[in-house]
This record gives sequence, structure tokens and C-alpha cells, in this order.
Amino acid sequence: MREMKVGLIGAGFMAKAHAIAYAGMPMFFWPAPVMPIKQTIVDLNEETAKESAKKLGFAAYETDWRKMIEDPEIDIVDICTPNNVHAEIAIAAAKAGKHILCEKPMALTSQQAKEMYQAAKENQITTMVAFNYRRTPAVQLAKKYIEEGALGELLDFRGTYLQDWSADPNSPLSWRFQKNICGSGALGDIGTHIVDMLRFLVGEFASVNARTATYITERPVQSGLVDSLGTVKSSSDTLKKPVDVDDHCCFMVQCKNGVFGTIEATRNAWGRNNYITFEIHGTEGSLFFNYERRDELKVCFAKDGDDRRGFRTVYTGPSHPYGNQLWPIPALGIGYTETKMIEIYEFLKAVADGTQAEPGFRDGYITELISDAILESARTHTWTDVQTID
Ligand code: SOE
Repeated sequence: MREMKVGLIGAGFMAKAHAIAYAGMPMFFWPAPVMPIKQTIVDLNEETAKESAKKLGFAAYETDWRKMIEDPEIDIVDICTPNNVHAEIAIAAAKAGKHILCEKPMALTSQQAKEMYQAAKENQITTMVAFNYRRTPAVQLAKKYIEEGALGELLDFRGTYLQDWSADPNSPLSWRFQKNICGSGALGDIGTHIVDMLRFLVGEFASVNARTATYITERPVQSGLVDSLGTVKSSSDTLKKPVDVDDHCCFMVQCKNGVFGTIEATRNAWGRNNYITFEIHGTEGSLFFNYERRDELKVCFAKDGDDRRGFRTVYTGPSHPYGNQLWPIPALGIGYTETKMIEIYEFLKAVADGTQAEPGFRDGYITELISDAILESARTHTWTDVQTID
């Protein structure tokens, strides 16, 4: 079996998720398309890099990502850093001929995303942007129902991504609230996941009409780049600095195929944790998914008699997408790591076949163009067309 060496940049929550996925993927997807070898992990802080190599099972560590990319032994570059350095790293990695898995959102701006996409095309590498939730077997099952025509003609899509980790004004001003590091707030961080879901399930965006708001306009300054996602609270007398990104983002979508959508994203919704939902209505039925109950897909069909009609629950298992390779009994439980393992399986399969992975840098770039249109629409209070690419 062909082995490929992975260099991973970052040592936070996402680095852990990716490291577990590299280790676990071949245990589910055997024979693996290629055997990933966890070679080098990179963090700016030497102690963190060294400890992360031990903890996450990498053979070596580095503090300079350029050195890792220059290493001819490395085949795959995995970017798990804050958003502001994705472009520089990805362009260097593409020029060095490495395949790239990049965390979302792909870039700070659509211009950066375009340059990343062009560098990937010019150097004929395989890319993937880590929109992992479309990998959930229940979401793949939803896609199957839609493709088989079980919903008839699609009418509308209602999506949400709600969390509450930033609802407390004393949760610190991490990089996720600073535009020069994150690009946008709830929109880029979580809204883009549901944008990806809509594109995957329904089709391309034509135009949007959006509203954004910043509810907590300043937050306590934190030391270092630690991303505690609200688990560490500062005292109320800590120095505060302004937040310059959106806390809440809500928009209507007109799709090219005529489907209408609404999407809401916020990290300030008390009581909601990872509440990624969609409900899709068609002329012949409806589907409902909630990631907090990710083994379930709710389905309802018009053809059911009046006295039987209503949502019923399909629990995903071996008969469903990826189910054969995962667990042998429905509802044993899909977790975040399974979605990441499937993601890495699909990425490495594309690398092995010399094809493009989905969602790749082209999709990431389109998502950035959609984000631009959303922010522009929120600024101008008007319907705004999404720029198209070839
Ligand atoms: C924080 O909102 C976050 O870590 C996102 O950045 C991830 O993409 C999401 O999957 C979980 O929440």
C-alpha cells in the first residue's frame, strides 16, 4: 500500500481532529486509498510543537512551516491555522507540488481564495476545504433522496448553524473576533458550513439578501493565540478591545435553479451547541436534519395517506452512505471524528486517483464569493448577485 507523509500546521482543536482522523481512517476504510503517515507537526511555539508531536503521534516537529513545506519527504500539507495565514501557506505548498487539505473558511478574502485556487490549478495538485458536515451519513442520505427525486421538485431550504460559546460578553477576544485574522465572524466561521450544505444539497447561489449584526461590540483581550471557544472567561475588569466582525448573520438566498433558501448563523444563541439544521421542502415531500441528532434523518412524503402523514425517522447505519465501513448497527453513533475520517478518506482517495476532491479549492473560492455578496448585501440592504466563475 502506498504511503504518503503528512505535514500538519497548527496544534489546536482542529489539529487534534485531523490527527485522529489520519490515524483512524484506515481502520474504517480498509484498504485505505493511501496510508497517511503523520510525519511533521508545526507550531510557532517550540514547546507546543514538541508536545503536540508526542500527543498526536507525529514523527517530527517544526516551528517554521516553510521548512516543513521544503521537505521533499512531505506529500500532503494540512492547514489547521487561523484563517489569515491559509493563503500564504497554501500557495507555497501548491508551488512545492504538495496536495492540500485546508480548514475552512478557505481564506480571508475572495481575492486570496482565487489566488489559492489558481496556484492549485497551475501545479495540478489535489485540494480539499474542510467542510466536514456534508460527510455526515444522514446528510449524504438526504442527498440520495433528493437525487432520486423522492422530494419531487425542490421548493425551499431553511438552514441554521447556531452555537452559544460566544454569547457571554466575558468570553475573550480570540482571533475569531478580529477581522484581520478571521475575515468575518459567525458568517465565515460557521455560516460557511451551511452555505456548503446548501450548495451540496440544492445547487448554486444566484443572489442573496443579508443582515449582519454585532451584539457584543468589545471583548476582554486575551494573552496569546489560545482559542478557548468560550471555555475560559475573563473577569469583567480585564482590558477590552473592539470586535470588528459579525455575531449574527442571516440571509435569504435565491438559487440558480429557482429554489429559495434562508440561512441563520450565530455563536450567541444560548442553549444551542452545534445546532446545524436544514429542512428542505419539495413538491412530493420534506427532509429535516439536526446535527445534534446526527444519526437521524426525518423524512415525510406527500404520497403517504392523510391518516399516516408526518415525519418519520430513518437512523443511519450499514445500509446508508459510508455505513458499510463505519459501524454494524444503525444509531451506534456517528461523531465529529467520523465526519473527519470520511473527509480524509475522500481527500486521500482523490489524491490516489489524481482527481479533484470535493469540496476543493474551487468550491472554497465560490463560498468566499458568496460570503462577499452576503457582506455587501448586509452593507447596502439590497439583493446582491453572487459573482460567478468559469
Ligand atoms: C467554532 O465555531 C467551531 O470550532 C468552528 O470553527 C468549526 O468549523 C465548527 O465545526 C465547530 O465550531
